[in-house]
Amino acid sequence: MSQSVTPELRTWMIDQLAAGHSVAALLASMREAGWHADVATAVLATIESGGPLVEPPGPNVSMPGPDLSASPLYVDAGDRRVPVLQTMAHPRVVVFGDLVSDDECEALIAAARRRLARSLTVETKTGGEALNIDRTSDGMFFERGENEVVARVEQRIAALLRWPLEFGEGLQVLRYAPGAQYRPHYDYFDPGEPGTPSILRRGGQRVATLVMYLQEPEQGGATTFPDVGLEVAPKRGTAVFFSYERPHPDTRTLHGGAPVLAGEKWVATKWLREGEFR
Ligand code: PD2
Ligand code: ZN
Repeated sequence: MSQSVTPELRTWMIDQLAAGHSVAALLASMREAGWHADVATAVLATIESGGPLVEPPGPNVSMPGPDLSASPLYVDAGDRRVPVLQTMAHPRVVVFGDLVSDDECEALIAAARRRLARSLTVETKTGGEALNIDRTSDGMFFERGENEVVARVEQRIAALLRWPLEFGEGLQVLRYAPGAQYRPHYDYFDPGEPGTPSILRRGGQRVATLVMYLQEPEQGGATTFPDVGLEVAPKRGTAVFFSYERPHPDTRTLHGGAPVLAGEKWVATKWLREGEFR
């Protein structure tokens, strides 16, 4: 028999504890009622940690992503038919061709260039931002809908990935000079870090990433997924999408930007949150 931590079971345990029953007595009566000891202990752990009242999102909870149920070669993204070049189930990865036009790539680069600064990453230790030696690119953030091209690309992404525009963070643009890289990391916020709760107040967890290549380097600069040996070539106009239904390494979404060996690589990243990002 498979047993899981249901909200009902958790509520029952909270009520019993509130009524003054001891933890030992509760565990004993659960075991008598046929519950496995490890399930009982897991429920207690969620109560003690003040964890969520509902189960974490499982496969039935909706996630961003294109509709690939009929194995299409193209996906309708509103103003564009977007080629599907490659997919992987675990980690969930989809590579799209021709998502961003050359003119749009140029316009995004031109608008971002004057605002570049050495990239900061969100610091889960404090909830602030910090210089990160794991990331040697320069970067900036657009506001959502900040200009016409940004707004157009964001609309397209919302249609392609079937996720509300308001759940997306502002577009981030990164420039990698020769030698620059982004060492392997996860894009979700580590639940174990003290700064994470304050970050999550703004739209909840990140659940997916779309990296769009705006300018290809001459050599190097692939986006890598070391757990599965996947490398996505940074071809202009192409994009790699990946999603993570929970903030855990078992999503196999460890990924990095390999060092640029020659030329300059530019990308725009859209991170999607589980709720509205304000
Ligand atoms: O530029 C990349 O290939 C890359 C790699 C890993 C970008 C990101 N992560 C990111 O923006 O999160
Ligand atoms: Zn990343």
